[in-house]
Amino acid sequence: MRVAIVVARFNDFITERLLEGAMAALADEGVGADAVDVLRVPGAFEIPMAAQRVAETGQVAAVICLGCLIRGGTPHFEYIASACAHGITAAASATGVPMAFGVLTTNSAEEALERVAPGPAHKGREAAAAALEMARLFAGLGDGRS
Ligand code: DLZ
Repeated sequence: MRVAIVVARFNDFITERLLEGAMAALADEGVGADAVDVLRVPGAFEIPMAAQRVAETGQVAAVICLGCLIRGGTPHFEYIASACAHGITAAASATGVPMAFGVLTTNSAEEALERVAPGPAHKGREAAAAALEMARLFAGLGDGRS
């Protein structure tokens, strides 16, 4: 099974840790690095279009979307968070490829760091586990689509 990870570079002190956790969770489930396509994009706003493009290749059973939005003093946070969440939902609907939402939306860097602390609640790990569960669920439907 191949999977893709789309990871935003913005706030990379968090997103690279999300990526590490996702890769570790996939490896635990028998999906090695050679079966993972990692696509880096500038920020969370760009995640949905990359997720849709890689899903459209037909080569991946799931897409794990990783990003980190930290609330600032402007409405940017709300606009980008909303566009990202809705865009990923639309991309999954358009392609039929399951996409996990591993995009943090926090009030501070400290809150974001808590969510990438080692352990089972690591949000990169959680996103990878959700994506794999959905990919396996769909593969089991036997409808020839995955
Ligand atoms: C512009 C912006 C801002 C203010 N904040 C974040 C953020 O917290 N997290 C993130 O992933 N990206 C942010 N960006 C960048 C946008 O996602 C996008 O990359 C740019 O607006 C260019 O389209």
